[in-house]
Amino acid sequence: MIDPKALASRFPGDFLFGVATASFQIEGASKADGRKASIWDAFSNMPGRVFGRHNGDVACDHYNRWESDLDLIQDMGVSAYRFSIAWPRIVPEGTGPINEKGLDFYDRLVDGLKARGIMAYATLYHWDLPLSLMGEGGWTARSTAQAFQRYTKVVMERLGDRLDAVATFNEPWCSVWLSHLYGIHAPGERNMDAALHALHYTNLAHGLSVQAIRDVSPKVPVGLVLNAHETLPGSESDADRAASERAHQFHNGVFFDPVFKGEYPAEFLSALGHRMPVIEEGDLAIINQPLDWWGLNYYTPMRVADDPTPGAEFPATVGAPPVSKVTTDIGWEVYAPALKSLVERLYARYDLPPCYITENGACYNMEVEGGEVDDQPRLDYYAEHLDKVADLITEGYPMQGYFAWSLMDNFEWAEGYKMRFGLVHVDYDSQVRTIKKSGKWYRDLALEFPKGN
Ligand code: NCW
Repeated sequence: MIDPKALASRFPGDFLFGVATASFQIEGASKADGRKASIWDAFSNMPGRVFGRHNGDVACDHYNRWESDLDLIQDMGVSAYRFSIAWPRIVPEGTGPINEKGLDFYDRLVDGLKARGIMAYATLYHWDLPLSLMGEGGWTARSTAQAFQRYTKVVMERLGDRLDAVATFNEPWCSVWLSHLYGIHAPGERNMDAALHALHYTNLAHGLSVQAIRDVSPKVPVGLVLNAHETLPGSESDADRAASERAHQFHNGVFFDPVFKGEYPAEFLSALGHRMPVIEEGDLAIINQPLDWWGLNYYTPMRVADDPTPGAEFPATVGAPPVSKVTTDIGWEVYAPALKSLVERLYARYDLPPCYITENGACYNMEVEGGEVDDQPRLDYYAEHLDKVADLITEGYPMQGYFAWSLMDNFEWAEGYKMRFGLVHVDYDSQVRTIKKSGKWYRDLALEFPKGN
């Protein structure tokens, strides 16, 4: 087993170790204090969408247990907590009335973090879109981007004086492609035209949100969290190499290029640009604003081969087989070298600000036995991937921090409560939390670093 103290010695003293969660996945209390439905409440109610038709009504009951959960975070020894804010608690219908009780909840949470010497890293959008906005078309409508700007302003006016950092979006790849093209996440669309609209309006919403944050809270460092994919070619053939470049454009470039270069990728644009909504004058300048940091969520590589089917739609790729035989319980290939090569590749392509690993972790579904959870494979996953982050630091990449996904087991979207990513086990009947073996190991690592900075 990798000794946490030895691993800690490879990170600078001001490196930040944290844990991450998201509102819909942990809060529950779906109707409390004026919250209205999100698209995930509706989606999880529909047959055939979420494993076991699980929903977010109770989840980890964090809305009611936030104080003891903050104590748990403190016990984990980390310096920072990354959480998301539920738009349907703050502006329950997306536009219109503001819900003070929703703001009060995050007020208490942030004060509770400060009282415990833990930094507050907030994400404004981790997929719980107010359901009412579907009446306008959800993310396929330009008006949703404007509504997001106003929601941002409301949040920052209340919390901006105490946040240590803010991210606009978590993994827009999921809320665009997985939600509108692949149909796996809410709202479950399978339509390229819808997805291309969601793409541009999500990017625009990011830019409008950055403007609002800069206006209201100029001192808060602003970032964007992307689950960039390391699109590795399945073979050395020219066709697979070209496919991996197209996959890069489609899965990464459509977010990185507008945000960091002010344009959409060329091949993507010539294949699909005519199906995008009108890109109004000034949109790309709004999207392409300087950021203080960016977040990488990394779990697994994407292996890509050319799809030779005549007329295959861009990016015209298919999955290539994994190289590593090791997969987690959700079926994702474990391959730590791709974390490092991905960061290297992205810094070579783009002029990027400093980076946090905002999510990394593994799904293993071990249960409590004799009061303990022996999840050695998760511990190994963390050790291997942190080793790569340490290598990146040694090579001079501006890596500032690392957030484990996740603090505790939670609602794993389309997989319901079946899939467990936590450092802490949650018994959903009793709501008892049990720190897993990996959680104790992560605590020993985090405790090597000073708190309250
Ligand atoms: S679903 C997903 N995740 C997990 C989730 O719990 C978290 O909220 C997300 O930020 C863990 O980290 C992220 N990521 C998307 C995975 C894509 C699944 C691919 C489906 C096949 C097309």
